[in-house]
Amino acid sequence: MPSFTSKSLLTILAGAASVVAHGHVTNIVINGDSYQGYEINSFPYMANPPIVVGWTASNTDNGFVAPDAFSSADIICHRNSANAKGHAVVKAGDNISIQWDTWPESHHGPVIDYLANCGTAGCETLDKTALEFFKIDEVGLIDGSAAPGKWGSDQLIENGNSWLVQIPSNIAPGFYVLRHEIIALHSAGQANGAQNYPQCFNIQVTGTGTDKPAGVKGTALYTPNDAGILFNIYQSLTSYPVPGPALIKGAVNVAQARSAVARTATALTGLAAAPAATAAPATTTSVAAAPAVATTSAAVAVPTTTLVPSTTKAVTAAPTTTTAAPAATKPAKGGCRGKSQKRRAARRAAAAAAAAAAREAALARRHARDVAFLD
Ligand SMILES: [Cu+2]
Repeated sequence: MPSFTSKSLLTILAGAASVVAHGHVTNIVINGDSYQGYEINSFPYMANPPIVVGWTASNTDNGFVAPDAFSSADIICHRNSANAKGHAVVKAGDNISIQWDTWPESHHGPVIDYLANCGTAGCETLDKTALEFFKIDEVGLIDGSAAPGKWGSDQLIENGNSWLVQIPSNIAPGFYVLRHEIIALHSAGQANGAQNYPQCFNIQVTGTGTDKPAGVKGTALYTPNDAGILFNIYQSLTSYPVPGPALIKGAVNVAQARSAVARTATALTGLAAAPAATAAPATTTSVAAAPAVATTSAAVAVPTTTLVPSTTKAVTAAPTTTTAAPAATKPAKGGCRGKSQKRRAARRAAAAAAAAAAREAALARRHARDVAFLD
């Protein structure tokens, strides 16, 4: 059972209002096997979070990395990221379906995928600043005839908030970090207005490929003034320069489709060889799939009160304070010492919780306005 301290629980409750608008990756699906990602709504509050294929990061607000942080380590695999301790196995040439929990329609922009080779020691312990990423997939502007255009992000939403990427068949076997990213451009017409949402996963690529493409450090992928970073989408557009290095030879942009989840898979650890089971026939792309798996394990860990519907973010922020308060008003067990002192402490705690919730609600309202305005 996960253990929640009252402080972290409060943080969850207060944060719930601001978490709804953006998204994060809940799981990835490879040939029917669903591997859980790093669940920002629960793992940060668990003493021993499960070993998963998704990198740990502190974007518990579902937030982004801004261009002024492009030269910081945060751009590599999101804020304060740390290596995933597990990995998934995939054959070169096979597809990986990357499932987001949600994505706001107003946040138009490209979807980009990179790989970085981890070397023979695997991806679980290496220094992330040493990773060199090469690009295997990019979809930017799809149709610019009517502003703000149709983008990779819109295709992702149409595809059930999921993205299908192919691991190029020419890639040499080995351990890699898959860096998947949406760049939201709704405010990118102004300096420092783009929003990068990178998500990283450890994979072990099998197969007979031999290519070891050169890459660039995460901190060298973009600059704030790149043509595709400082970019106004509110005009009719004929082209968009997707930022970052060029696609490698052998990169394939597969048609977007959903992947059916056949099994819940457990992340592999260490340098263990790929089990035979992962060589299962490629029955991935079926449209009927529901992204059910990731929500099951994550949802049980999180108190149901935190699952605030996205349409009611500002309004529902207030009630959470009342949920938080009972802890303070619980009948005191140890004798009668200082009843009024306890009442004062309870009032202070309730006031602090209310203030925190009010701050969060204000933030959520501001963002809701931003989203509504831009839709
Ligand atoms: Cu936003």
